[in-house]
Amino acid sequence: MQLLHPAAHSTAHYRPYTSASGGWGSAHSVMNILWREQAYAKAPAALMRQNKPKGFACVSCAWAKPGNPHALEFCENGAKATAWELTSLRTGPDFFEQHSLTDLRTWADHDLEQHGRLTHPLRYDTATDRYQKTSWEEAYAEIGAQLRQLQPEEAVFYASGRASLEASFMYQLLARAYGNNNLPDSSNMCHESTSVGLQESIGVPVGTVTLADFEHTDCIFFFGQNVGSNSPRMLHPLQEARKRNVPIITFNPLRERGLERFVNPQSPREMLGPDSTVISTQYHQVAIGGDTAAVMGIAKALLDMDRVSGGSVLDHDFIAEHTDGFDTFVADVDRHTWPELENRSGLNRSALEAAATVYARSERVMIIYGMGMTQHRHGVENVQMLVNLLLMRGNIGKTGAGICPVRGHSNVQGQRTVGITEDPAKVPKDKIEALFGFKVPERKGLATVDTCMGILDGSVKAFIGLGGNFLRAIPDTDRMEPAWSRLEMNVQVATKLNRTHLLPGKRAWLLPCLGRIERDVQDGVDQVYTTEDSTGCIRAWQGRSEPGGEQLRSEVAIIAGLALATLNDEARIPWEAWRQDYAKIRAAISEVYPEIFHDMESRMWEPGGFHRPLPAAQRQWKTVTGKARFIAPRGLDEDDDVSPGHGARDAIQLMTLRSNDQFNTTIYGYEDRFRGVSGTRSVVFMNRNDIVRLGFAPGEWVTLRTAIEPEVLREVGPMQIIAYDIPVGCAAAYYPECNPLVPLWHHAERSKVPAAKSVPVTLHKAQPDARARARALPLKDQVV
Ligand SMILES: Nc1nc2c(c(=O)[nH]1)N[C@H]1C(S)=C(S)[C@@H](COP(=O)(O)OP(=O)(O)OC[C@H]3O[C@@H](n4cnc5c(=O)[nH]c(N)nc54)[C@H](O)[C@@H]3O)O[C@H]1N2
Ligand SMILES: Nc1nc2c(c(=O)[nH]1)N[C@H]1C(S)=C(S)[C@@H](COP(=O)(O)OP(=O)(O)OC[C@H]3O[C@@H](n4cnc5c(=O)[nH]c(N)nc54)[C@H](O)[C@@H]3O)O[C@H]1N2
Ligand SMILES: [Mo]
Repeated sequence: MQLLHPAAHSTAHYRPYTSASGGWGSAHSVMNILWREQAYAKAPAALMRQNKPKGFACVSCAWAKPGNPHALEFCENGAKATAWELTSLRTGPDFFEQHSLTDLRTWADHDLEQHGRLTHPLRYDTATDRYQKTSWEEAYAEIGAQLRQLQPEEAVFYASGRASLEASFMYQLLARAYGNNNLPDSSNMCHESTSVGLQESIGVPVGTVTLADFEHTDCIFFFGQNVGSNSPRMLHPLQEARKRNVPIITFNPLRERGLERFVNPQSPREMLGPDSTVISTQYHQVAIGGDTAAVMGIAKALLDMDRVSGGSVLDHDFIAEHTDGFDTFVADVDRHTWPELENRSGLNRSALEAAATVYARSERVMIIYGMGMTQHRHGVENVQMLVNLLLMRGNIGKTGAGICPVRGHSNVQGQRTVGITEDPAKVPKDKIEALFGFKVPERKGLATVDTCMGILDGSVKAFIGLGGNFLRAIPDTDRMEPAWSRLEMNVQVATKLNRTHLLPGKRAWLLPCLGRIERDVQDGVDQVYTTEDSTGCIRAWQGRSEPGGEQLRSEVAIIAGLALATLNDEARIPWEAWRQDYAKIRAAISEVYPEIFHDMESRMWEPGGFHRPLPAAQRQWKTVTGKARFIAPRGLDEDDDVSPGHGARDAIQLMTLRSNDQFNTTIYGYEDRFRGVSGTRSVVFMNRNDIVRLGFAPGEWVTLRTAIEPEVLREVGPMQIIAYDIPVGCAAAYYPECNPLVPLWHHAERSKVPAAKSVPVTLHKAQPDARARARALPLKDQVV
């Protein structure tokens, strides 16, 4: 795939970043985006309400929002997300009169969304290749008529993870009453490895750590998560922990700035003074995919210490009372030699022993992790290996300890809690059937990768998207786009235009919705909504900014409209009453899930919200054996496709990741400040030794080709090489530009999360076109 370069030009440069994260750079970046989005009218007032009681939940990440917030409870990237939504810019029907979809398909992702908020319901017109204005009632009626003509299995209902608990609950009922469990969602590309791994190991699909645990922990391990860009508000509890001298031990192939040093932009003293807080006390640049071996090394060192000390290092009482599988796990650890573990992890024995020593000395250890663990072929085993380490010293089910996956979208965890899943066994079928009078379909539905397979083989004919940018988020872009164009129907509920909207298939509708920051008034009454964060905390919020257009409808209203136009009367679901009063949806949620949501209407206003029950945090293990389970990994090669020594000397392992200036496929701009890259995203970060070994030079233009399944050409470029501090054999480049390189089948076993963090690629010399050259990094930036 040819990279689409943005229309707006600014000169590109690369200058290694030496300051702390946060600080003035962060303040400056917030001002910039408010200005660019012309959002200074509404955004500053909105920012004061962000993540506050009776305010709105930030539309960026899912990190917990404290019950007693700071004066300004938002980060640089949260502020960007707010400005992006409250922008004064508009993409109305006149815009589509001027631009055909063929024309818009040449636009870069940034330029499409930057053009502003969608304002009117639109229908695709094949004759003119344009979106044209339609009315809501017409759109609902036509979509309903189309859906009624299809077999239920032929449609899928995708959810991106921003919609409220109320909208998500309605959405899964819509799919099930329509007749399928085809509910793929973004967590299928994200933390599904967590849901599968933790459920099996400790009997809950979510993390056990809450914000309060940060105040009591005495050691934090951090694996494969870029906190400074992707959950910056977490830097506050981390900084506070550091001030208590809590060690933080990080495993990441890249030296991410937010994991190194932080200046709190909300503290005048820190902003004006010379000091920053050192975040990581040990920083281990593990090889991509080397974490299982690294954790195995730590476990090996712990076992050695335990044996030498006569059993005083591990928590043998906890292991005996609460776990099973320990002996098998120990045998597995013993089987692996140090040279093997060093080779696979890219770390030496002394480094792993140093980590083990701190772990052994600490009473309350938590492990935080992100996509660096889940998006691998063995992503589920990665997660389970972290649990094994915690269980060795009873670090689950006690204050200050536990497992902490950092979720992505702000309500992605919550949407799963209220039924967005392809597996009907995971929803309270009997309750739904008794309450709503329809039969929940028994057949397992399609998750994200299955949906893609269905689009490829033509069995999926209609796609309904509740948010998201599916075509950009999924792997194998060059195979998926042509297949997607054959869809009978593409319906997207969205705030902004993106590439998924530009491949309409035979029929397409684009339905513009309110964002969460905006007032949602139904029949004259202001509505509130609820979300669940990464720590299992559920709370109420309210948007107060004026809506971005008169025609915008809430997601709840749109789902109700679609449902009424699509379903017959068999199901007794009060769509219209729910639309009028969201409290009635919450009442239904409480009835279907009473253990979690009882008395929701009052508890949702508690400061910081209420916690869902987490049996594992009470040391009740809802696993098949009734114990917490040590589960030995099947091997150390985290990726069978990328095993070294398979004759691919020229292949390096590529991770695809986020810059500091994007939210997933939403590209705010071209400033990856902490990595020092400005004005371009067409770059690949490589180790200098690899660059030389493979016969290239820093600054050179290359295309990347996937080195597995060579009979299929998967290629992205041209992009420029940056010599970077990354382990030998590893490379990094941006998502979503590199998604064409990820084969659809190259996903985590069992969870099917695309292995976006380990794609073997080879490099090939390339010629930049004029547009690429205009954004070239000057070679002098990389003088050795
Ligand atoms: N501003 C902003 N916030 C976001 C998002 C955003 O795009 N922008 N996205 C949201 C979403 S949906 C999600 S899921 C999260 C994503 O947040 P992250 O989990 O931080 O995801 P990535 O940016 O993809 O980066 C993953 C990190 O893993 C490291 N890594 C890669 N491979 C490996 C490996 O093999 N081992 C180890 N130990 N580390 C590895 C990379 O160097 C990088 O630091 O953030 C959420 N928050
Ligand atoms: N190669 C590679 N691929 C990846 C990843 C990776 O690290 N590498 N990460 C994966 C991960 S973790 C995730 S979560 C997915 C993300 O996948 P998605 O959730 O599908 O993608 P987003 O980019 O978050 O979706 C952005 C669009 O959502 C719409 N939107 C924004 N706000 C709202 C709203 O309030 N309501 C509605 N209805 N629409 C709204 C806008 O139109 C915007 O264009 O991508 C995955 N893909
Ligand atoms: Mo995600």
